[in-house]
Amino acid sequence: MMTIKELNDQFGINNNVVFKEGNGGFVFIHICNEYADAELCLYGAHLISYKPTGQPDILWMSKRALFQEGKAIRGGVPVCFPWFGPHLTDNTKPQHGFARLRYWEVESTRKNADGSVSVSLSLQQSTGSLAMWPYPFKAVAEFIIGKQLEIKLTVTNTGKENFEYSDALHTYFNISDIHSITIQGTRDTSYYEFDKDLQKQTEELLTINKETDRKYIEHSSGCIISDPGYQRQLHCSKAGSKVTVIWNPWEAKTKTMNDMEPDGYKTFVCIEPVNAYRGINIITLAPGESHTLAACIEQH
Ligand code: TA6
Repeated sequence: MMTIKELNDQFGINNNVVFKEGNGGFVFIHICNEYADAELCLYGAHLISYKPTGQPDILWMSKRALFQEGKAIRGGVPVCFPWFGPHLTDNTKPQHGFARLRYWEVESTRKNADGSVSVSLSLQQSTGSLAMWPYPFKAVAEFIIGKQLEIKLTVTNTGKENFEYSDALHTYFNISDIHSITIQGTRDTSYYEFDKDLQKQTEELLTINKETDRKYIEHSSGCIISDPGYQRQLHCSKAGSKVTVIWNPWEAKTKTMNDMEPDGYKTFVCIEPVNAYRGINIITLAPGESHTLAACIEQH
């Protein structure tokens, strides 16, 4: 692994991209420019914060988040790969795959003509990953920090046989109060929730007043979170994803989670561009093929 000095020498950009040691001894990248400040952790390629200048953070982080090797970080944008949710056949394998539990490498950093900054991190197979999922791959997560936040997760099959995978950008949005926000964009879409049969949302606006864990299938468009308390709308668009998950654990479930404060559920909602739920919409890549899952978040 490169030292902080080596990372700054090779990938640092004056005033825009700075590597430093942070929580748990993990390496963090502080990215800043005229539009926003962001914190990205190499462990998990985990975006911790994206704060438009003078505004509350767009991303929510648990005050009790664990920064420990082998544990997932609660909040921000966990990268789920090569499966989303529990493993389909083996529940001894980690929920949401292993990508969020690995140290990623820095691929490149760049200041773009419009003043935004791009940082790309990469992950490839290792002895540990092959023991869980026997395929060579390269995953590149690109973060573009600008007037809007863009994240692109590109997976390439670098092996000699086809593989199937699913992935997600499990985004925790920072909101003023779960009781007052509305989410637009999932009307007339079918979803699974808990062990129930497929249901369809008929309301134009989704409000959340109980534990919610909806897996909307065949949903390729975006959502808008309207947050009267923060006087903003977050427009979340996506590409390369046919499943959208909307999750809030509510009060009782939150109490069972040791890495979330008891009232944490009040100030976030997860809206997640996902590929595949229970094998539906799973991605297959032939050798040499790639697929990109992309998300863009704009504040209005
Ligand atoms: O995306 C929603 C979900 O799959 C929920 O079912 C819930 O368990 C959540 O993710 C959090 O998962 P985690 O493994 O990070 O605790």
